[in-house]
Amino acid sequence: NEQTYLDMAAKILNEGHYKDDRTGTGTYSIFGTQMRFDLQEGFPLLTTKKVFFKLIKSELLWFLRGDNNIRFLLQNNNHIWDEWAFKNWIESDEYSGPDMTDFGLRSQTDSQFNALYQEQKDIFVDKILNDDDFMEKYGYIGEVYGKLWRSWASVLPEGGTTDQVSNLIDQIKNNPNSRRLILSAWNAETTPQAPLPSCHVLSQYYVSDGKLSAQLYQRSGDFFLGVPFNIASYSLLIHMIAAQTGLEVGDFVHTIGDTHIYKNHIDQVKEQISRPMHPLPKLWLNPEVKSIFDYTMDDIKILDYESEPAIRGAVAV
Ligand code: THF
Repeated sequence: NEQTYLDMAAKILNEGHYKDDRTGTGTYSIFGTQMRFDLQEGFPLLTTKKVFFKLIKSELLWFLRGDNNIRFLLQNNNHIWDEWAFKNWIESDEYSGPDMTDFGLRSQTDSQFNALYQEQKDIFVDKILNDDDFMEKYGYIGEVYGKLWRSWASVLPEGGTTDQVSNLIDQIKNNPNSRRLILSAWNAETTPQAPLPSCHVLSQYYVSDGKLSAQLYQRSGDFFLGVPFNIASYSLLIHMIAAQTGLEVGDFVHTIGDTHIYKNHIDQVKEQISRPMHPLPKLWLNPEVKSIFDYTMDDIKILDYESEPAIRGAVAV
């Protein structure tokens, strides 16, 4: 199971094309890859490096709330979306601190700038947490995931919204053979304007032999940092939907468009590939929870997780 990920990592290193990218970091990239994880074999949280499951949980609960404001993440000590809201703030007329142009790249190459950046980001995070007006103005990350999953805005003059997650669960229960079990996170009108347009664009669900499977189409995958999170996140979502629809778990099929390893992650990936694997952990969901929207952090646990130590890598912004 995990071998699938390690093999793909090796393939990208061996066959990837060098490609410049939006962030200025540079990547090795392959277009069009697919991995399959049988969730009956264990929960695919990688063991060749420590993956912080708490961050994956709070991010998925945030999506399921229909939330696209980072305050909830910050309240859960999750900082994986900070940069994207921070970008709104520093590009606004109200920002009057030191120049933060290109903060993503400069924070990695210039340690003096990095100190300034960390200071500004701490101020920003504190204001999002404690100042409601500020949070309403600068905490949103646009028309992506949560917003589109739970309240897709109608184009009809009457207005209103569509709750895709509720509809999906309803269809899985009542029409499991459907070939239209789709969750879309790409609104052609609004998503391209988000600070980071959705990476996991669309997922499709499939029921056979009492098992629920899903396939994700991800337009862009940061193979070292993001992809281990994405695999665990969708696997968790499959488990949650299966629990709420009386199904067992099947496969997670992960299809990625631009599948890339950032140049500054190559040593880390080589280190990871050389490490031993441990048995995959198990997932526990509180069986008392009766709606997909009622799970809390304590209702979701990863059991018997044994892993090699974490490997640090800089996030490209
Ligand atoms: N930006 C980039 N460059 N890659 C991504 O995968 C990515 N995401 C989301 C938004 N922007 C992105 C956020 N997902 C980490 C993990 C997932 C992220 C962002 C960052 C990360 O840094 N993980 C560290 C631990 C971080 C911590 O402890 O706070 C790790 O070691 O796993 C695509 O979803």
